[in-house]
Amino acid sequence: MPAAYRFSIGPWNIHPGADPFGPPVRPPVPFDQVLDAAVALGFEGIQFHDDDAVPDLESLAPAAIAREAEAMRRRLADQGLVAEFVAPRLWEHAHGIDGGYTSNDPSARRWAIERSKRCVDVALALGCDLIVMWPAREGTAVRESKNPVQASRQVLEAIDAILLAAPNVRIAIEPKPNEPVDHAFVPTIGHALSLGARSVAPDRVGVLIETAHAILAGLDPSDEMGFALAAGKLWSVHLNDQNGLKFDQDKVFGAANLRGAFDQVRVLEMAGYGDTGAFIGFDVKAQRTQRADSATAHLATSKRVFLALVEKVRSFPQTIADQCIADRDYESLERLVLEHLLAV
Ligand code: XUL
Ligand code: MN
Repeated sequence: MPAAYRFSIGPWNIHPGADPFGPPVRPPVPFDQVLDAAVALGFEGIQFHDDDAVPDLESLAPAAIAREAEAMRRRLADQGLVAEFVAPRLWEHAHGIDGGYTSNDPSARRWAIERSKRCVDVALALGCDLIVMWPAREGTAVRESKNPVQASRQVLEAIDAILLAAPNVRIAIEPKPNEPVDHAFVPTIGHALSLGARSVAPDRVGVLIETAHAILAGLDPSDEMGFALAAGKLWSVHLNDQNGLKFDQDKVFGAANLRGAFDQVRVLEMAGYGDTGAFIGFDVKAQRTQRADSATAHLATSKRVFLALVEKVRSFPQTIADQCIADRDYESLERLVLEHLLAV
């Protein structure tokens, strides 16, 4: 049987439309409505930032955090949903202004590790074992402001501290080369996997690959996926699209480069990603012009495109492709792919 896929969504993917240049244009969507939309759209997993699941968690004692997260777990279960991962939101807090793990302020570094441990508490109470680490501000705008040797070690120290404190969790690093920083210390999958390999528990460190982040690093997302899949380390994906080297656009999957999207689905299919039980997440954002009554269309379209591309991958004339490869006739292979995608 061909693999079936499970889909996930983060509450930030249903968004009132604020951008760095303008205020919200749609009313905020209450969390219950996010869950309703997830169910209606056929999404099974919910991705969380720690304070999406337990608002204001910095002001709560660990026992209260666990209680609230358990209540959230029941709320999810009532709707047939599960938590896919929890990510410590270090980048919005005042202590994280200069990065968390790599801040030049030692008290901020201690805070970042403690906050990450609270994030683990939230995850475990939600019944999930996956922590996503997007090292948002772990980098610089002024290169001379941090010591890159020290910074790399500090990121590893933070990973180790979390792994040692929480023997039952896995960490998926979500690299991104820039934004909000100019240059990030963990820009690619290679960097993330190298950190994992040097950690105290290499088996418990993998990656989440976001299409747009790979493109921003000048890399091919499907090759980044292939690299992680070869190591058994692709534990989640944020499929979306990105129109060149701009701000992180979080466009609908396939919207900028349909062939690139096909190649990502192809590599996921070839490696049996669906059989691993890992989710297909879409880190996509509604356009700011979109009306509130249809501000989940970007999620529906991304899922539709993904499933249509699964069919395209499965119906690809592989025997003809194999002959082109054997003949070293890559022009014919190029045409075969294009005609298959064009359905002509
Ligand atoms: C940022 C990004 C985040 C992470 C989760 O670019 O992709 O939404 O996916 O914190
Ligand atoms: Mn993402």
